[in-house]
Amino acid sequence: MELSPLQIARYSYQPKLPEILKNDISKIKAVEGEITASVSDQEEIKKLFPNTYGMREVSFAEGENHAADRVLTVGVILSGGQAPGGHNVITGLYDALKKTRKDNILIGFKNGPSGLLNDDYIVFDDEYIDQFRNTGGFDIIGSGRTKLESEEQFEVAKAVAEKHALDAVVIIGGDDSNTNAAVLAEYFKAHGSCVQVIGCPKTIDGDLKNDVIEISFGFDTATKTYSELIGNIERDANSAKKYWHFVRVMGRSASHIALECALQTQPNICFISEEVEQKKMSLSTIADQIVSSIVKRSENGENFGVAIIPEGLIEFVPEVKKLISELNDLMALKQEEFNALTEWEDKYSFMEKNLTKESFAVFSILPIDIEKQLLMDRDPHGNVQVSRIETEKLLISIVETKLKKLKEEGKYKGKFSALNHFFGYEGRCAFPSNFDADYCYSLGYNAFMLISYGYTGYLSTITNLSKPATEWKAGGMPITKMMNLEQRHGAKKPVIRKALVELDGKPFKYFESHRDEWAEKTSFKYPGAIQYYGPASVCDITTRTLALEKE
Ligand code: FBP
Repeated sequence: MELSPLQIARYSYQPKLPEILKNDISKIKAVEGEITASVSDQEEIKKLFPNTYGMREVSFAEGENHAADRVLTVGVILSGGQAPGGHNVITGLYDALKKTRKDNILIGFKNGPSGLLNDDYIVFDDEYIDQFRNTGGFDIIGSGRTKLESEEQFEVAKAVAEKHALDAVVIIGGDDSNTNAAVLAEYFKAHGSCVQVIGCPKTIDGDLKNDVIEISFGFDTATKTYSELIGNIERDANSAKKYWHFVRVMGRSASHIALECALQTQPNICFISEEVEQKKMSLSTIADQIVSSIVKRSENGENFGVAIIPEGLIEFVPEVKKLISELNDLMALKQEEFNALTEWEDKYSFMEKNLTKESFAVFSILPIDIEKQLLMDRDPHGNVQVSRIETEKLLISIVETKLKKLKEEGKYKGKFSALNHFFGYEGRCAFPSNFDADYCYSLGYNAFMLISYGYTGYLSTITNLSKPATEWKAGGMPITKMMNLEQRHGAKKPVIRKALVELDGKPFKYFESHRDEWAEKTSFKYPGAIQYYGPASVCDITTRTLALEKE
């Protein structure tokens, strides 16, 4: 395979570690802190996790290492959507294992959790691992979305772990995968197995966070990639002065990505789904906001602009949310009956017959493409795949209709020509920024520390991330601390609580206080491409979200 100059250069980048992890491993001790409790539903969660509930937070400090000296065999899994930096979690874990003992072994289970169930794996060595240092993607072992949740799957996982004499499994994933990591850790303990389970917080969506997880990895690089592209589009719009660009950005449900991109690029419009839900905004009200900006800007002679639409927006519009939830239930109940229908007319009548009157009324006014997208296959969790719904096109068509009416009434004299974009997959496998390369390597290295000290059911944590890496702190948090009970498939299940955009948080407040000005006046900001080499003030800066949160 021929390598690009950047890939060759990145091979020799040495990721930065927190000061504490730079010590000889024999000089790092684990310090236990407070006993933890889940964020809510404490009694129920305690009952569900009798062996792993209420464990203490852990931090690492300088001191005599008191972990037992043993040879370790560790398995690692990449789970869910790609996020820049995943390879470095694995290289960090590998380096820490090999630095401690040459005979420690790291096994990679292929293509997500199914690799563990199918016993499909590779054993890492220097030559193989070196090809993936500081690179984007999850192709080192592949990823997948198989859910580890049934008793049967746990039995198989236990047998495979025993076959390899695994001491630990590291699961690199988002909220669902780490929920499963906690359940697996509890299962192993309850069934007399010593296999430990450690999670690492991954997802470009940025919705796996709390007071200890300041950011999930991948968010930094993905938002910088999208912001570069949006900035370039803004400059094009400002040069040609003839298009309105509607840019949908990924982020399954939370709008952290859209908000971060807006903070970096200052577009004319950006919606935050959490606000749309709180204010119960309809599709028509959302379109009115866009129309208002278009009309005002055209009065200033500016018939161009940029609007950012979060991928999950459609699910937060109350009337559509109700429709989607009915559709999810309907598809779960009558999938076979629906799949047997081949003609669109029959599928449409099926909806008319099975949806409530109100939801069918919403369904029937949507453009046919969107109707079809709403009926596509569900993901393994039974949810509609929002990345495949073209909300930006839907909004363009509603806005066009409204502008036409205004024109007829003589209230709008401008020109409206719209282009649509979707940025998602473009950012998930980018070369990790220095921040993600350093953060991920530290997460993997630190996962080893938690394993060596015998912890299980913990998430690897690196904190103080708005400061230079030398000031970062390393530790671990019991996953059960992040849990609450939520309704899933008709039953209450323990899950990690998703972190949505906080409407009273500093990042949103900053956006809120500037958006009216941005809607009318061209205030674009051009972040440019991620820089890997040069001054730290350009290369190592963190996201605006994290900087504002830590102000
Ligand atoms: P994770 O939550 O697994 O990290 O994935 C996030 C995400 O990138 C979402 O932003 C997007 O909606 C979804 O994955 C797309 O999924 P897929 O890769 O299966 O198309």
